[in-house]
Amino acid sequence: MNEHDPRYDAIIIGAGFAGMYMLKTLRDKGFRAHVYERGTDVGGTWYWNRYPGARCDIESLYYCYSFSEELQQEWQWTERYPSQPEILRYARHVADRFDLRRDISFETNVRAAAFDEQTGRWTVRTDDAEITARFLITAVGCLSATQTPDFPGIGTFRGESYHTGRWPHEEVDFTGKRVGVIGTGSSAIQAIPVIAGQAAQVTVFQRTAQFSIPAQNHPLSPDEQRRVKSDYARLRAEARMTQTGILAERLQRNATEVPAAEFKAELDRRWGIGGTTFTSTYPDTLRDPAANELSADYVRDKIREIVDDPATAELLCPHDHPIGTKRICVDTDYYATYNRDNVSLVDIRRTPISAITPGGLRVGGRDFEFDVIVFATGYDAMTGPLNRIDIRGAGGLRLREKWAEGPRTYLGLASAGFPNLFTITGPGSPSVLSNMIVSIEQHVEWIGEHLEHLRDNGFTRSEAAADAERTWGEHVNAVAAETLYPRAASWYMGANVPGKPRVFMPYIGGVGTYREHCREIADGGYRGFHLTA
Ligand code: NA7
Repeated sequence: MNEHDPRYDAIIIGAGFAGMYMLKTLRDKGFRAHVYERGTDVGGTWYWNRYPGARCDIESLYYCYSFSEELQQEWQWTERYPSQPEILRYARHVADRFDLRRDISFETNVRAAAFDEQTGRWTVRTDDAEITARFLITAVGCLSATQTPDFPGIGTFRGESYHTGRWPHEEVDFTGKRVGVIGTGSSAIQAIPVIAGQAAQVTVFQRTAQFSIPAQNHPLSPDEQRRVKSDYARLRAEARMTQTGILAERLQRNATEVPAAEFKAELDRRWGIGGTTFTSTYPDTLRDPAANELSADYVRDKIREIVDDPATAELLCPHDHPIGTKRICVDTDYYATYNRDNVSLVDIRRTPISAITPGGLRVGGRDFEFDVIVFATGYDAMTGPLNRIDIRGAGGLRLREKWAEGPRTYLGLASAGFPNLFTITGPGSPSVLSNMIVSIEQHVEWIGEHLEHLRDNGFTRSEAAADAERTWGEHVNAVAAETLYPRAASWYMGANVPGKPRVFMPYIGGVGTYREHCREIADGGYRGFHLTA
């Protein structure tokens, strides 16, 4: 069977961690599936994000598949947090180990997909072919549609320019160069210390200061690795039922009820441990503004302690959003990097970048000259990767039109009017608020079982019901409203993309709760889905 064979059961878009596991799952269940991937290899996010210092903020031993005991035992991680090259090596290893590449077409862009009511199949259009399949599964990632601001003069710069999410495969040499970095999110915070170690001069343009917690990264000792691996099944099962899919020590008492000295001692300890679970210490941190302010103050004091120049330290102190409501950053030496002579910080909140110029960029009346500009300006998150494909459902309904006021899905897995379309880690699912691998495995396994259920019961069509979708959407909004998250102008809210509707996109009810809910729906014969032959 060649790749244009019309007898595919399923087409999967994307060969990152979601697409690879979806392929394997469907293959194991006897479905004929094929993957289209625009890169030259597997890896998704970790194929594209090759910027200096790129590293995952989830620990290695948990940022990997759990579906195969052999795989999780045999793969050896070298550091507490995996670097991009190591994650990419792991993805390639998985592709080889399960012989996935024979069902993946690389360097293939999916442009459009349309559901045909007559045949009950999807027609998928790539750059040079049309293929049909009963089911279409998107595994396009949540942070894969890069966002470059539409600055005046953007195309005029004569030097080198790179977006962190589309980094070239050849090494970029910063030696002796003047570098401008736009943005101070997770990507910038990882890249800046490394670039500063090479470049002649680095100028960082900051619109919003971010909270960052030290990674406290270190090599993984064989002992540490053995300890986790000897108890892997239990630890993984426990992680799946938590709020974020990440094991963390969570205290029962609220931050506001703890004496100040005890609070400080606990956060000192957590700062020493490092990583994203810093804000999971107390249950009220992301719910009560007063509790949140306590943790925010702690981090601001740390910044003032680390950064020598008081004016720079003040500029680096975030004040515009509660800590944790923008994805918290995890760094190695970020704040200390501003103590270097070759690094400076420019505030572009009040006076934004007015233009990119042939020589660099302009802020107000001031011109900056650069050899390299790094755009660490983020992504059109969650909906961007889906809306950039022209997806048309029943009756020609366009997904991006249906979602013009914000995404509407049932469980983040399906959308009414789009039969036989399934969206791995789609908006309305916990995805970006969790360990992505945990969320990916749960979605893939649910979709695999669902397709098996359809086949075994003679159904050829599955579509989310409009009322189930509405009820789910209301629930997603209601749980978000109980938290401080909607107070931040974050990419979770679509606030970083001009004109994007402000809707809190991920589901914050917790991966454990969500998993149980999906399980109950499946056990109840797929409540909220219309299944027909
Ligand atoms: P982020 O977190 O979206 O950060 C993008 C940064 O770029 C952020 O500091 C933005 O400031 C800044 N930005 C975006 N547009 C502009 C314009 N027009 N002018 C100036 N500055 C701008 O993306 P990352 O790649 O760092 O991280 C994405 C996720 O990957 C991260 O959350 C982790 O989950 C992993 P803003 O805050 O919008 O004012």
